[in-house]
Order: sequence, then C-alpha cells, then structure tokens
Amino acid sequence: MTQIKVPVVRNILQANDRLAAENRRRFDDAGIFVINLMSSPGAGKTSLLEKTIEGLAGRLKMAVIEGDLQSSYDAERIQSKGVQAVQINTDGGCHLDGNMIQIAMESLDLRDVDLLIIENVGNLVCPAEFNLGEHDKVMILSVTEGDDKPLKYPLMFQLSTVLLVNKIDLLPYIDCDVSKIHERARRLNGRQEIFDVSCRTGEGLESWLSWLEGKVLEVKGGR
Ligand SMILES: Nc1nc2c(ncn2[C@@H]2O[C@H](COP(=O)(O)OP(=O)(O)O)[C@@H](O)[C@H]2O)c(=O)[nH]1
Ligand SMILES: [Mg+2]
Repeated sequence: MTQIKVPVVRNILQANDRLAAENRRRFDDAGIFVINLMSSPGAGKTSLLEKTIEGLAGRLKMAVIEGDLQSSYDAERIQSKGVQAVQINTDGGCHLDGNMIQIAMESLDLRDVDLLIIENVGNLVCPAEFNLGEHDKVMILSVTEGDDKPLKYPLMFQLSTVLLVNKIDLLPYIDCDVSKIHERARRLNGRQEIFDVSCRTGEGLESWLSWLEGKVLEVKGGR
C-alpha cells in the first residue's frame, strides 16, 4: 500500500508544481506581487485582508482570490470594500492548488493590479504543501491558538516568509507567551519576518503594510 501511495503523492505534487510555475510566469509578466495567505480557520485571514485593503487604499491596487470549503461569504466581505475578489469553493478539499488558481484568474482583470492575495482554505497543514505560483507564503497564528503551534505544525512555519501573530489585543485574557512563539518559529526558520498585530485595533499593521509595499516595488523593479 505504502509503495503505491508514495509515488502517486509525488506525481500529484510534481504536476501541481508545473501549474504553479505557469502561474508564476503570468504573475511576473504582469508585474504582480502574489501572496499565499494561510492559517487555521478563524485566525484572522479575512480580517487582515480587510485591514490591508483599508491601509493600502490609494497606495496599491489589490485583487483577492478567496478559498473556502463552501460559501462566498469571505469574497463578499472583500468585494464590499471595493476590491475585485473571486471565490473558489473546494467542496471539502482542504487546500487550494495551482489549477484552481488558473481557473480563478479567468474571472479577474489583472491589468493595473499591483498585489494579489490568495486566502487559502483554513488549515495549518495541507495548504503549505501545494505551491500556487506565489512569490511568498505568509501565515497567521492567532494568540488564542497557543504558543505550542510551531512545535506541532512546523512545515508552514518553515515555508512562510512572514509570520503574523494576530489578536494581540486578547493577550491580557489568555495564557499565551508570544516570546515562545517567536523563539520556536525562529528555530524553524531563522529568516522569517515576524509581526505582532491586532486586526481588531490595528496595532502593528503599519510594519506589515511597509513590508508589502517593499515587495511590490521589488517585483516591479525586476520586470
Ligand atoms: N479580538 C480579535 N479578534 C479578531 C482579530 N482578528 C480577527 N478577529 C476575529 O476572529 C474571527 C475570525 O476572523 P476571520 O478574519 O474571519 O478569520 P479567517 O477564518 O482566518 O479568515 C472574527 O470574528 C474576527 O472578528 C483580532 O486581532 N483581535
Ligand atoms: Mg476567511
């Protein structure tokens, strides 16, 4: 059983990598910086998108691809902010893949877009295994999830360029040591940028917005 399963999984990942590489060429040709945003359900991905749209208004042009098991609730939240958003429903699938992004792109007008953020399905494991063609993986861990998560779900921490530690406004009420999150994440990925933020109060978000602007300029400069 194992002998059959391993090559099949490898083939699926290789096929996905080919599609992701095609997506990446399209993003680079268009000069669009693309992020794959991942976290467990409820950590604050859509809230971060809403705050990012508000913070970058008049500074950058954004588009969003929303991934969810079901419903178009998050895409509607984004569209209500005046930003193009397309929803992908995976119908039970626990992650997005390169092919889904190709299909979603058909519904977006990517002319004049500087930044595309893809909100992955809420899950701390599978989304990290499938490249979408993004320039950077970004993850959110909310303080309510506990400071042990880097120990339990190392892959996403290892692969993410940025870790946003969200919901710091709740720290007075819960048992979470943010310095342990930093220390454990750094041990897995020494080059990771870490921003402590609250999407509720806005604390810490300016550093995140500056990081995004810097990256958009890099991608445009590299064309
Ligand atoms: N207290 C607090 N709540 C937050 C914060 N960020 C998000 N939330 C809440 O957490 C819940 C899930 O957020 P959402 O953005 O939908 O998470 P997603 O499932 O990762 O997209 C919502 O009720 C948000 O209002 C924060 O920084 N502080
Ligand atoms: Mg969401």
